[in-house]
Amino acid sequence: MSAADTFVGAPVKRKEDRSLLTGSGSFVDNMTAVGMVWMAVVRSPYAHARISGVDLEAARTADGVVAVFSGAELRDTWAGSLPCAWPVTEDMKSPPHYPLAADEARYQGDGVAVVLAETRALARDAAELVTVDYEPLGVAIDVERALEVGSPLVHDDLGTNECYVWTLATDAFDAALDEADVVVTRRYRLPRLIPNAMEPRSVLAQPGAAGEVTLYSATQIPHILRFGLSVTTGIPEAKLRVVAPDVGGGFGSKLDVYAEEALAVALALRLGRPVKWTEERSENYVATIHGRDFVTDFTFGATRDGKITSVKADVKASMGAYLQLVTPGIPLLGAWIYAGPYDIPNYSVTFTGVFTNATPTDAYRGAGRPEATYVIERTMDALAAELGIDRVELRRRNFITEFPNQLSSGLTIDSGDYHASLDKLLEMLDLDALQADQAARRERGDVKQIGVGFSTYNEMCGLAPSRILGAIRYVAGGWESATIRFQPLGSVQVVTGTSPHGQGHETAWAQIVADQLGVDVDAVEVLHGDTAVSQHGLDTYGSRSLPVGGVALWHASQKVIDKARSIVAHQLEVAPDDLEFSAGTFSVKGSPDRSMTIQAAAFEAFTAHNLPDGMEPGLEETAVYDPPNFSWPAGAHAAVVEVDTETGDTRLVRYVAVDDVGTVVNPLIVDGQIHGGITQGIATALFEEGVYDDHGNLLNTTMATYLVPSAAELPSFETELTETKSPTNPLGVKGVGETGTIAAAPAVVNAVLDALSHLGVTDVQIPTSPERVWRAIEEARQ
Ligand code: MCN
Repeated sequence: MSAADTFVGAPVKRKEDRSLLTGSGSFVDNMTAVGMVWMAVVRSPYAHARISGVDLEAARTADGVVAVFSGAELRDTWAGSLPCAWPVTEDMKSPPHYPLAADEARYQGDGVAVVLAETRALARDAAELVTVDYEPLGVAIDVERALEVGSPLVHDDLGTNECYVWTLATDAFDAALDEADVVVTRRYRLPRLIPNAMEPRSVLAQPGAAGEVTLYSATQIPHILRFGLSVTTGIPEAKLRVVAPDVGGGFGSKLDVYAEEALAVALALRLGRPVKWTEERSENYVATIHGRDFVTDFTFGATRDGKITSVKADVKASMGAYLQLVTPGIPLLGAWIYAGPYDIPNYSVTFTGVFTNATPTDAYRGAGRPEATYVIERTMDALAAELGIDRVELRRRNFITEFPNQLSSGLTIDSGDYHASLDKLLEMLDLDALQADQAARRERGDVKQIGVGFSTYNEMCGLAPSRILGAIRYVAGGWESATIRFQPLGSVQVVTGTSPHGQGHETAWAQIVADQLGVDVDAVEVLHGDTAVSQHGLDTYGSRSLPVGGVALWHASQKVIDKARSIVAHQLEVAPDDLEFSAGTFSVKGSPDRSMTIQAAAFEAFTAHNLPDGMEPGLEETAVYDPPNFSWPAGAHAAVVEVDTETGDTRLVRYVAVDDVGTVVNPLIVDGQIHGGITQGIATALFEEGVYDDHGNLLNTTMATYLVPSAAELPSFETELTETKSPTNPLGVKGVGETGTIAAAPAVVNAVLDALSHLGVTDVQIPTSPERVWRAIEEARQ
């Protein structure tokens, strides 16, 4: 590769993979420190219990134990609660949430005591010697029953399990719905999902001599974590450094300020020794946030000829036992897209946040948008059946076709071409052949039936703009920062406020900067994930890094070019406007032999021997970018399944996806993101569900019972892109990190129902396990 190449759009191999694939990555669990102690957390086995006594003596005297604390003993350590940054309504109930419970445990896995010992094994052994007297209390686990009068209360003093009610509706919504020719209402339950990042959470807190602490954490949010920990521990931000080294995935679950992070920081300072904790896999199932757990009543009102006129969603969303960083805001991340890619003038959404005695929920890939897309796309098929209109045709009749488009929900879609993605999908799918196969199997009465399901979706990602986030009561902004600095000999250092944990920013950011500055992609080094290295940033989640952080890089590049232009103009004694800049070289318009490279300008900036009067030395610029709109990717997906009608066994045979994410920076990365996202959506449809019993025991806490699919369960996906540039940013990009997860689940379930429609099956609870499919067939047959 050379500086003359164009890198944006090229399948540049990921720079980060060499070290990851050769085992030289640096994850927190690889780290060690002199004098380090290991932490183990004693967790409640009860979903709800009063703590009437904690006996720490046996643990304190056990081998290798350095210290043991109960929640009550540490209560005075905390300057504040673990933060919740999204009080979605003024009267939202936000109970205190300290790193350890002192008097009541409110979910299975709630931490009640902590042990520090010389080795990990000794810490775990000693944790088992802690005796806690629990008085079991009533448990609220089901999101609907928790709202009933007389339900056990998760937080007694609140007098209710209702955390908040949030609404958004167009004027005279009920009257508009009354006028619909046809009304279709369905109820959907999205199960609890348990994030399974390849790397479990891990922390190492290293105290300094003057009250400062460095926390290495497997986190997505080093910057936000620093101020969150400052709130909880009272340690000033200036004395807290947070480093996210290589991070092995997060999918939203590492977007939090966790109890173990606060404990490690506070106890490292207290003991004057580094403190380390790495989550066990089973611990991950109870101690890391969960996703989804929504019950939604969803309604479409439509005319007989298939124009949808009204959409209504009434959502009950489980918060779990406490509010983590953005728990209450998760439903809101879907609040504006319950009409999907369809033009629907009347709009009504109500969210009720509900406390339950379960692990707190929070962001899990898609956060709020898979929940919306699932109910929209399932109900599109139900409405098509009700109206006797082909399901693809019904979608087409309702697509938004004019852009920018002001939605009835209030936001504006930047750009899109929904017919184009669907056209391409149908070309790839060969629906006629599939339908002929389906008809032949039905005719023959085959045991194995096939079905085809569709999902056409759009979503809003790229979190920002700050003003809108403020208007919906999120306490932080949505901007992102970038610094670009030329080194004296011409290589380029980029410091980004984003914090990649698998998304390949080191490569993609280098591609953007290399193109703008006209340097080779290998000449660009990208630094991230360390609050001591980077300016303020807002980290990685909500598929924001490219449409916000990547665009910040573009702006910083223009500032660097502007400064270099002034230096070159001064050296060549021409006006800056007389220079043109191309492929890394400034040349005088009309006299191309009078030229200077940007690297030469950088060296001049470094020596500062001959700069324009008043110019600061150095070629380094920072930009902070706050976009004017969200980013609106969209697409059309289809699944083909084969269902054994005697056993309920369901196999995914094909998965075809056409996505539109605007300009593609790196097609290899985009394809990887789409594959990963689709896999997680398919898992929702077919495999994954965290199951609690009525006593609040989580029944599946290993991968033997919580079914994370591997490549063996999945066909090779067929993926293509259409490209509608975003007009709101100079790169024309939209986010991609969550699209697959948002789109996939309804496509698969619609396919299962299509396979069984001739038997009269109209619904199967997800995940559509063989047993559930078999029961649905049996019930339909009776
Ligand atoms: N990209 C591109 N062209 C586009 C869009 C994106 O080349 N038009 C590239 C970007 O340059 C970046 C990657 O795709 O390298 C993802 O970009 P973006 O959509 O901006 O998403 P983020 O980088 O902000 O990543 C967050 C997103 C989310 S919200 C979840 S959850 C998720 C995901 O990314 N978690 C992941 N992808 C993941 N991938 C891995 N490996 N691990 C996770 O935990």
